[in-house]
Amino acid sequence: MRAEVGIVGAGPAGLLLSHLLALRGIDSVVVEIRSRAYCEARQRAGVLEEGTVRLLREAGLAGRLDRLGIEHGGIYLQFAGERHHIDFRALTGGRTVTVYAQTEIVKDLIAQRLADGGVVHFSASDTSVDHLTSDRPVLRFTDAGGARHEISCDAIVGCDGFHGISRAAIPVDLLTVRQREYPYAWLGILADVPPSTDELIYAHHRRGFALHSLRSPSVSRLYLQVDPDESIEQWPDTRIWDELQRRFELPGWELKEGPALDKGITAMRSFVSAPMRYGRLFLAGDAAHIVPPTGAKGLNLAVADVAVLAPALAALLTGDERLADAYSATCLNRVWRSTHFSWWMTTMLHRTPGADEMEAELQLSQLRYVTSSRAAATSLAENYTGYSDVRG
Ligand code: RFL
Ligand code: PHB
Repeated sequence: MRAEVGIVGAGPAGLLLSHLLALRGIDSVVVEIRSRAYCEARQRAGVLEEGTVRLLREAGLAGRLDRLGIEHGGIYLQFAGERHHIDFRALTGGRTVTVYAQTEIVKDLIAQRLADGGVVHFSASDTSVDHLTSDRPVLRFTDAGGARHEISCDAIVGCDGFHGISRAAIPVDLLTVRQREYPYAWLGILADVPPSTDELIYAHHRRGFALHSLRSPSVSRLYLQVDPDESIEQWPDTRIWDELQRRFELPGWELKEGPALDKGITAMRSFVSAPMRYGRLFLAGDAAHIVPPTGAKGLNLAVADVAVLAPALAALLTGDERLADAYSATCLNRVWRSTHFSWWMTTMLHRTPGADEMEAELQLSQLRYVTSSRAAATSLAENYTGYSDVRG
């Protein structure tokens, strides 16, 4: 079998790349180990930068996003019993973010690819990549029916997330890895209750960080900092709501409770692997880099990577390698900015187990500065809403 581009992974990065390539008349095959239903139900990100929304709109993918996405002009930062609004619109000359779940983006992308005749193999197994330094790299997999396939490609793109096989196919001595694991995790719930807030609340509390986000006018998304070794069985709904009530407590404000529709615990890490290319293998999204979710950057970085990669692959197929050669450095510039911002938000807002009073005072001082200095608030707003040109 032949395909111009082989894509490993049907997350946001792989599916969007397949669509962007199709818009340029380039055919691709997407291979995914999970089922379609699993990919469409996996609860993850919720916040889209303005540039991400613009890109999806320009690619003809924003029909439901424009109807169901909720535009937000700021966030709240809560600490020491006070809640402060950071007004993105006022600070950045009108920039906003949009709350639209990753599950919905994935549904939109899968529907569009299939409607356009795109090839996506769900529930595949034994994926492998080979001949990466030749100009005919090979993608192998077993399809859902048990048939073995070998696809000869012009290029292969690893969009298979942090635990995928693509990054592991690059010789380790050619990769530089920078990483940090945080001594805490996020417990996330999707709750069948209208949001108690008009904009996201990021709360710093002595008992640990909490975040109030949302999915729709009737569904809320909430997160709690927990220890990384805790299991979800230790957290019945009543315990989760008791802890959320404590961390968000504010006189005159009420947190509405409802049944949890989905619960999970996620480890927190920063990770950057460079370069994002080895011969004819390119890495995009979480396959190359991970940020802790506090800055809401992971999905936006995945979208930005493939926005840079699609034109680079189009040029590569015509024999012009210049954009492909620049791909890794172009993306890593944005990746490191988002890595710094996510680390900064994370360390400002979480309680480090065993930390002394010095650290707590330093965090509070930083939070007071961000909520009282226009320059500091503008920096947060500029980073959170995203960087002007999503193409890097
Ligand atoms: P994905 O979404 O992990 O998709 C990778 C796909 O590859 C498949 N796969 C394989 N397929 C074939 N063969 C193999 N050997 C394979 N191994 C794996 C997987 O099944 C999967 O379908 O990576 P992608 O496309 O790079 O997208 C990245 C985003 O998913 C991720 O960065 C965001 O979800 C991060 N994130 C957030 N990002 C934001 O921009 N804004 C947010 O508000 C935000 N909140 C979050 C988040 C991530 C979270 N978790 C659970 C990690 C909140 C949370 C709690
Ligand atoms: C979410 O809605 O899932 C969400 C929002 C903001 C974050 C992380 C996750 O920083």
